[in-house]
Amino acid sequence: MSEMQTYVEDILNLIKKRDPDQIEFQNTVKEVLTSIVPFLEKNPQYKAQKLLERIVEPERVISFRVAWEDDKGEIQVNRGYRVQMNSAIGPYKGGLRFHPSVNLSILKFLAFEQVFKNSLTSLPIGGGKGGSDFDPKGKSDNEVMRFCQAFMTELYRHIGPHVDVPAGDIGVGGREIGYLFGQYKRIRDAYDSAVLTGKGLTYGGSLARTEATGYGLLYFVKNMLDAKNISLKDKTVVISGAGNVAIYAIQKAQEFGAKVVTCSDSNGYIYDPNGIDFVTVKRIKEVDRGRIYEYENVHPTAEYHEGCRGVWDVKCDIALPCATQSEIDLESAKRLVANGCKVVGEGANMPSTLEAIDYFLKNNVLFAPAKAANAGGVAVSALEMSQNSERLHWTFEEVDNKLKDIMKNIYLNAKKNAEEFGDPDNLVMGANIAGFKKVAEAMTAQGLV
Ligand code: NDP
Ligand code: 2IT
Repeated sequence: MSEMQTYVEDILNLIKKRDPDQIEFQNTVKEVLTSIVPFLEKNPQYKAQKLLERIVEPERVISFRVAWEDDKGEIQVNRGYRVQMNSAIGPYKGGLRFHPSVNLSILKFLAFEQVFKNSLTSLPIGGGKGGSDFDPKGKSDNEVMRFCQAFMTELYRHIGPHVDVPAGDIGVGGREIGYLFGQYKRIRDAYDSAVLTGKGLTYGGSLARTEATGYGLLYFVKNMLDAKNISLKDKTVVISGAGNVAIYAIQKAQEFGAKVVTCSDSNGYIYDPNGIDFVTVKRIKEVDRGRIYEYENVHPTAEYHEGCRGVWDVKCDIALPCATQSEIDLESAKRLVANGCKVVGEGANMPSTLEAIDYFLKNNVLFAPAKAANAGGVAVSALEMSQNSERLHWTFEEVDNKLKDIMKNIYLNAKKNAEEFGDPDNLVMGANIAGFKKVAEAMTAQGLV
């Protein structure tokens, strides 16, 4: 083992010893650090500066009680968190997730990813993540509002346009951001537009933010395929999820001429041999907040299958996981490759396990890693902050064109670093090195923090 490999192993052991239960966090740190060894070898100063020891430790972790009243008048108590991971290149920036599975390990993994993702966007944003184990499913609008107000009543003291700027993630969309913003404004008695992003268009939101992650994913994949002279036209695409990221990935993939045959939620998946109808999915999930099996009622030729994992058994050229972490394990990766899948683009955060990523790379699958491929959402969040500071509102086309440029530059930067460090198609390594480099330089320039 080289000196830098040993250094990385030591760090992985350190975080395991400190927080043995934080498996998701350990996995994401492993993915990033093991792939940047060639960069560390050329930059030994970072070992001397104990940069890895510093970068794996959040600058601040906030955990708080959220007590709220449900519609029956009963008191409910949830846990709220904000992980402020790294502010070297800008205020902490990253989404809030409301899902029963939320815990510190998941939020630290998401915050760690966010640091390098935000660095890749080239915009001045640090990395953070937050959320709660609150489950929005089955709750009334009023219950969601009361929960959001209770959550912000604590969170407000830790955030601000120059401090920490949350946005949406799983279970947090336009409705929740509206209630959170209202409560922040009420408490602070000031109209700090840029304290949250993903706002509605009537009160400081940016056009194209809703579409940005899904569109950005397809822009990234298109750049990756263009470089290999492969067209998206007539390719069969399997997409998981049916939320914000999945919906707009479906729309943009179809605009590029691909045939999307699946989408899913946590109960099961839809296979539509005629191509998924974007309008129906959008209505069921975005407007009615329903379940994906309802799709069959509108399109009787489609099949609904119980269980979401089966989606990876469907034969495809391209797979775009857009639901959640660890949804593609080694078994699913093997089935995808055996069925002829040649391209994987990650819309969700860490949807492929480490073993699955390894398998894809070894089997020459063109692999677009999450922190590069799904950076379009946070990039447009940063553009929303710019518009809020300028007190201006850009057109959809302006924002979309900037998004296209940003995704292209992220691809080129990841590719350049993959080439420079000797593994030209390994965008996992390329993106990690490109993202890490800027954060490391900014931390060094600012002295010991
Ligand atoms: P949404 O809440 O809008 O949608 C999530 C979708 O994934 C739903 O279809 C949901 O099904 C499904 N899902 C959630 N949890 C699970 C689970 N444990 N097992 C199976 N399916 C599940 O979230 P987003 O679309 O915003 O987020 C999807 C992914 O994209 C996440 O990994 C998120 O971190 C990532 N991401 C989001 C960005 C954004 O801007 N929103 C930006 C970059 C990445 P169900 O309705 O049954 O829960
Ligand atoms: O994972 C992500 O990049 C997001 N959920 C978006 C974060 C943001 O601040 O827009």
